[in-house]
Amino acid sequence: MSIQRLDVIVTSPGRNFVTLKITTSDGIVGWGDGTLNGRELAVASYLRDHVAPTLVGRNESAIEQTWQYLYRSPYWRRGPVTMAAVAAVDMALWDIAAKKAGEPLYKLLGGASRTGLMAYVHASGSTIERLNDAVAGYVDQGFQAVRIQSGVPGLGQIYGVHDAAPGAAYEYEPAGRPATDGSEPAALRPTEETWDTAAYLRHLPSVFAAVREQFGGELRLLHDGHHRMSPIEAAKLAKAIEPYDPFWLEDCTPGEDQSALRLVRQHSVTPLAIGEVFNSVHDYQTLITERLIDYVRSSTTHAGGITGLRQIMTFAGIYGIRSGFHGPTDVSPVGMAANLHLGLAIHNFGIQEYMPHSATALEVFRTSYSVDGGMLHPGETPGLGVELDEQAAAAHEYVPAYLPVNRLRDGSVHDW
Ligand code: KDG
Ligand code: MG
Repeated sequence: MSIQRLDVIVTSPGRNFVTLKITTSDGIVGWGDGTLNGRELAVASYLRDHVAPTLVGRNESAIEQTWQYLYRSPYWRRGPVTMAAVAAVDMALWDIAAKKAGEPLYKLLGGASRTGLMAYVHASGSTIERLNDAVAGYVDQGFQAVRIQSGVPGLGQIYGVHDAAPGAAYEYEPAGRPATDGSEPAALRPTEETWDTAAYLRHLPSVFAAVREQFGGELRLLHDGHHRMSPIEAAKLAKAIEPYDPFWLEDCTPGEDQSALRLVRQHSVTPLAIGEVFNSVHDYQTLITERLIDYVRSSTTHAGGITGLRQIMTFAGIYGIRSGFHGPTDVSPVGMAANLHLGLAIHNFGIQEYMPHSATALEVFRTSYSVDGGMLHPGETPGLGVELDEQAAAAHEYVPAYLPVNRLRDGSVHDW
C-alpha cells in the first residue's frame, strides 16, 4: 500500500484554513492541518507544487522517514511555511496509521497518561468590569484556567481584546479582512493599532488584582504579552504580577531572542511560556537547556506535526518543562485534535489552550473531541477523529485576512 493522492483544500468558513488530504492506494483518507495565519497560500503552494509530487507512491506507514525526508531533503530547513507543510503531511500520515489500526491516535503514541486535558480559555474585556464578567461566564461553565486580557486606558482597540455579549462565546478573530487603501487597483492593507508599553505596564497589575479579588486564589490566571516588551520591561511586569500568583506570563519578549528570558528569570519567579511562533526543537535549545521557560507554546500545526512537537516535548521533559500547546482558532480542528492526542499521551503535559471554533467552521470540520468541566478529551474515534466535509468546504472561498500591524504613537512599527 502506498500514498496515491494528495489534495490541498483551502477553505474559509469565517476564517482561512489549509487542509491536506492524503489518500492511500487502499482508499484510506488522512487529514492534516497546514494553516499559517495570513500566509495560507504560501503553505498551499509549498504542499501542492513541491511536496505532493515527491510523495506519491511512498509507503504511508514510514512516518518518521517521511518527516526526515521533508525536513532534510530540500536543503532549506525550518521556517513557518516549510514546517506547516511538514506538519500537514505528518498529521495526515498519523491519521491514516491510527485509522488502519482502528484506534484513536493517542493509543499509537503510547496510550493515555491521564484521563483528560485541563483547558484554558480566553477572557477579555475593554474594561476590568467587562473582563470580570467574561471570567465569570467561564467559571460558571466549570473552567479552571482563564487567560485574562484587558483594554488599556488611553489606547483604543488592542490585539486580543474583545467585548463578548454577556453569556456569548468569545468569537474573536484577530486576523481581519483588510480594508482597501483607495488606490486603483486596490491594495489590501492590514488594520493598524496603536500601542504604548508604559501605559500597559502601569495598568496590568491592577487587572490581576481585580480578577483575584473577585475570583479568589484558586482559579488559574494566564496572560499573553504578545511579544511586546523589551527584556527589562518584561522583568518589571513579571515581578509586578508575582503577588497575584499567575499560572504563566506568555510571550513577554519577542520569541526569537532566546537569551532575553535570562533577564526576566533573574528578577521574577512568574512562570514563563513561549513558542507559538517557533517551528523546531532548535528554537528552544537555549530556553530548555537553561530552564528559561516553564511551558512550551508550540502547536502541532506550526512545529512539524506530531513528530516535530513530540521531539520538542521529549527534550523539554528531560528538564521538567511542560506543554501548553497553542490552540487558537487559526489552528484548525484537525491541528487541535493532533494537539489533544499528543497531550493525552505525553508524560509532561501541562495545560491546553482552547479557543472554540465557530459553528460555521464546525460545519466544515466534523470533530469528535469534547470539553467537559474544563477538561478536553480527543475522543475514541479511530485516527485523529476529525473529518473535513469537502462539499461544505467548497462553499467557503479563500478571502485574504491579515493580523493587525502594531505601531507606537510616533508611527514606528512595534512588536505586537
Ligand atoms: O495567528 C496568531 C494567533 O494564533 C495568536 O496571536 C494567538 O497569541 C495567540 C494565542 O496565544 O493564542
Ligand atoms: Mg499567544
